Amino acid sequence: MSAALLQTLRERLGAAAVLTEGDLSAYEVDWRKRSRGKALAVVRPGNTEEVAAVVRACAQAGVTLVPQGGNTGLVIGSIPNPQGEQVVLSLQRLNRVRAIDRENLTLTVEAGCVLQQVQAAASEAGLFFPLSLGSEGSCTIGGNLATNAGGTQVLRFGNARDLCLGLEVVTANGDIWHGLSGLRKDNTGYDLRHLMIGSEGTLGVITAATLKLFPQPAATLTAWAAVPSVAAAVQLLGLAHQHLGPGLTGFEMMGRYALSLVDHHYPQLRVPLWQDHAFCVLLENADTESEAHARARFEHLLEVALESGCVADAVVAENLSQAHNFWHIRESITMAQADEGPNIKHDISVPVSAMVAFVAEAEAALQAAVPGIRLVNFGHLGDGNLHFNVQGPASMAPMAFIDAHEAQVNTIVYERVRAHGGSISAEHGVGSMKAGMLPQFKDPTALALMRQVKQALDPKGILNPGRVVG
Ligand code: FAD
Ligand code: 2HG
Ligand code: ZN
Repeated sequence: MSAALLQTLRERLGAAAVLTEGDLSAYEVDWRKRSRGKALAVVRPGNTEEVAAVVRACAQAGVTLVPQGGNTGLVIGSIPNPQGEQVVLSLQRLNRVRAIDRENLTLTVEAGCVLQQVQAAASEAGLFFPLSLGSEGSCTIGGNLATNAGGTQVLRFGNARDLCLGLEVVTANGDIWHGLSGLRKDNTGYDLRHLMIGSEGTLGVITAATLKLFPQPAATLTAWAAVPSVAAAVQLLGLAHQHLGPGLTGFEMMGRYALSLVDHHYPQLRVPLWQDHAFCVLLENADTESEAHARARFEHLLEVALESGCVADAVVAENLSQAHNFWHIRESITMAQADEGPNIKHDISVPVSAMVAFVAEAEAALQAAVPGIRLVNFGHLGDGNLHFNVQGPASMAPMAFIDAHEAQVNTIVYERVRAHGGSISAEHGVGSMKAGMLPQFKDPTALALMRQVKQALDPKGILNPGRVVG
């Protein structure tokens, strides 16, 4: 059966687009190198019709598919299982910019466009596409939409979902839904676009998207502020909202231990102010008037914050290169963790008003359970989203710590998340890493409806089985 399928795929796509030999680890191993799969084949269609042909052939053969973009996901959702029975459907060759409409402020791109390429296409047209993630050099817009990615501009512009107006999707039986609309208003029934976004390849294969663009800000300024506590960071967030209004585009908090990892692994980045303060905050202010206006408002905010005591010290970037360096430090935390060795990741959200209590309770409970535990605590505080990652004590080998304590640590963290009305996956998705936890943390009626949706859209279970709804 699988030999016949491979033959059909080769005839339809050409042999060069159907990979079965050589080193396929880029498609089979997850970004953190925690999980390794084995593909029956990696197929690389070059256009939407070819994607549809692949899905139809696999559905007919009863072979399941794993859609894949840049394979940067952090919840084990884009690699095949180890049995060698799944086809990896790589969207990387669908990488064309199809259209730009400056008057309508929209951009239509294929799913395999790398996020940086999308940002550049907007910028070349004198416009701005705000989605921004540390992985933007290799993640794809299709993967961003499939995971409803967040990143560092959510505070002002929303998640990937909020930036998408239309989709082109190949359904589980190989039909093509032509939904590439640039309309901002269209109330003609159920919004299938929002069903597909965040479905992590389990309901359809996204082949193209129409995205919202924005005017470029006249000036963007970045500041790095040292704060004594999470409570102080939350107070600073309130002041920033009050003083900058919609000009506040980014608010990232970073704990001392997280910054120490960047300092250790990338000393050339020269992390400012981290040694003497419990947390640092990276703030971004985008202004529609002028740089002078932006700087004056920013400096006034920081004066008020210094006077109130919620900021201990601060520096506003003098130029673009210093601002880039601040962002580079922030975005290097994930790589620095990878260099340090495995830890237990928690991509959680709680209301901003519950953040102080959540961190205090979770940290105390973790220290009581495993004394010496180290918290790599950082993230998008402006969105109530922390990467509350737990590294073992210095005395324990990383994998020994994970093997012995992962279940206990997860229970401690997720029970506090639940108690504060939060989510066990803020922005990375469910994948197979958290699929088993949904029955415990998701409202049972919501989960039952999700399963019915899966059954209705993919009755044969062809698309990314074992992910999201299991
Ligand atoms: P993949 O990893 O290839 O796939 C992710 C999921 O989407 C899988 O379930 C896959 O089956 C599905 N999928 C992929 N393409 C399609 C498609 N065309 N149609 C249907 N399904 C598809 N995430 C954030 O939200 N915020 C961050 O700030 C952030 N920062 C990161 C920083 C680093 C250094 C790294 C390594 C990751 C980060 N991530 C972040 C996680 C990751 O980059 C995002 O989830 C990203 O959206 C995944 O895109 P991708 O193209 O790599 O998708
Ligand atoms: C980020 O915000 C990413 O940098 C990755 O979402 C988070 O490394 C992590 O846990
Ligand atoms: Zn993040």
